[in-house]
Amino acid sequence: MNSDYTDKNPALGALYAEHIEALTARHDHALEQAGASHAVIYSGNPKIAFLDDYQMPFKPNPHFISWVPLARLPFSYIVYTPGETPILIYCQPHDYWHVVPGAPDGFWTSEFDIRIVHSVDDVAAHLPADRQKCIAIGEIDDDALAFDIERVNPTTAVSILHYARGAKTQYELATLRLASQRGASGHIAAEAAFRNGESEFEIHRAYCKAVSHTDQELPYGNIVALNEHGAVLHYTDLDRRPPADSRSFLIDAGAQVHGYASDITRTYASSDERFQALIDRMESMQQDIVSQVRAGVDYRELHIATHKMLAAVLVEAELATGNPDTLLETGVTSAFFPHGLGHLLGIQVHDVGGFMEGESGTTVDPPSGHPFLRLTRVLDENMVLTIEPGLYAIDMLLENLRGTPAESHVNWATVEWLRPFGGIRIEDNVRVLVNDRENLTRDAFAL
Ligand SMILES: [Mn+2]
Repeated sequence: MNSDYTDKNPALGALYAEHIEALTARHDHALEQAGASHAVIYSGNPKIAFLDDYQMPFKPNPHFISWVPLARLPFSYIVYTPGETPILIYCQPHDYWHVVPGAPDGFWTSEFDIRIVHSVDDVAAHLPADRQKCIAIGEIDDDALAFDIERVNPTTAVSILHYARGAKTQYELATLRLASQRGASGHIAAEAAFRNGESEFEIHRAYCKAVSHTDQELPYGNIVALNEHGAVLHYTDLDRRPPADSRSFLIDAGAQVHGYASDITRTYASSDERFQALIDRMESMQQDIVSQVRAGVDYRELHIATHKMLAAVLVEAELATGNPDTLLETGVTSAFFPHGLGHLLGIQVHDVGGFMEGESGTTVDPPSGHPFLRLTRVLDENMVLTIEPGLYAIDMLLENLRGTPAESHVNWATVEWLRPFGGIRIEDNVRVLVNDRENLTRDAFAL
């Protein structure tokens, strides 16, 4: 795979027609079930800050991104009619305040009947005449932008599309591999900045420079946490000054290519051998879980299996005592590991459809006592998901164990030892195969 992230990448271009074919089949089915003849997919528009004329960073409709790799094309529409070449209504406004989208160019252009418009007012002429036969998909907060289409995001069609997005096409897999490579290059630069004693802010800047993203282009806000900050699951404060002693470093940061994301976490120790040994133990546990990923596995069971493995790690590390079942039942493992094992990954970092039982939209609940698990599906070929077990010293959760049967199972002196290091999370992005898996993250670091 060549690591060209642009839409001139010939390797991606070769896979794109087949991707469009898969999307076409998916939309044919969704339209049929919804009793409609045309899907009109709106790219979205920037939101304006309250009492201001400032545009918030634009986040395109992921349904639009699944069709075209154009993350900066607001006020544009795709019109899909079964059996016809999809129309892309490409909005290139007359606007001297902002950079406007350039002329359509890239591997994707051959798949569309492109209609350039210079104003939203010109969109209507390119839409199907009978709006009653259309469904619209997108965030439409101004009725005028629906152009009299009454059925906006109908559940029947949207559920079918969301469920189908779980399994990725070859084009999407290639794009996700590139996003992983891009992310890995940032992680390597960030580790070097940590070893160099730099502040969270400087490490973050080193990461952004390596992946060539502005903050707004990152798929999610980087978590760059030194020492105790590693125990804050979504720490994004970025201290401007380095700590006196950089003991540990947890970084959860991704990158994107054509709107597809990677989501990678690594944890490092500077010199403490005991903490390094715990990181190593968590990594071998994480790799053990990854090795259980294959089609047909119920992800909920993988999450529970992780808790049992974590119980053994807690005992080995002298953070807890007792057998695994007891440590699960009393809530000890959940206090050290209070989030889900992972989630689907794709256009959205927490990709849609994680709870879906089928395309009808019925859902599967997470196991009782594990409300934060975001993926409850049985794994299927070409799904891409994260495996991200963690172990943290979170005072609030551990203190909740006081006065409960769990209290006597926690080795509080070892918790004191762990606290200055924050915590550990190791996260890989994994593609499901029939009886195997592809670890996009490990492959990317190996390059
Ligand atoms: Mn994640």
